[in-house]
Amino acid sequence: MTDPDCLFCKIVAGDIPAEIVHTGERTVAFRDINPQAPLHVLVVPRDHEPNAAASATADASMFAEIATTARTVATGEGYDDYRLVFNTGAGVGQTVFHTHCHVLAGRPMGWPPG
Ligand code: DGP
Repeated sequence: MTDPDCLFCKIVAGDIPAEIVHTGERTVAFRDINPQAPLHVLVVPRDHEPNAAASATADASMFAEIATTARTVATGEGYDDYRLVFNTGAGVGQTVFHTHCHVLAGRPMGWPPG
């Protein structure tokens, strides 16, 4: 399922350019336009859902696939240590309402995140 008004659906469809780093049957990974670390990739399901919780409700196995894709991308670029972030809701900074997992690596990271 896709949403014709969704930015990430358009990237998945190839209608808006992005630096794609991985394509899978159910996921696509591309570089964030505003990178916050030397590696900053977004892993998105092809199916449109507005956030991670909705994707989990639609298909719980999607999380495993996103995590596997994230590992493939990170280790493929030489990073065994990386951070995965799902912003879920505008109140915590979600700005694009198509499920996406930030994959961040390559610099020291504080905790808790800001
Ligand atoms: P979030 O704030 O968690 O919803 O993250 C959305 C991310 O999407 C943000 O880090 C910037 C990225 N982004 C927004 N527009 C584009 C775009 O057109 N292309 C790419 N590659 N990334 C985008």
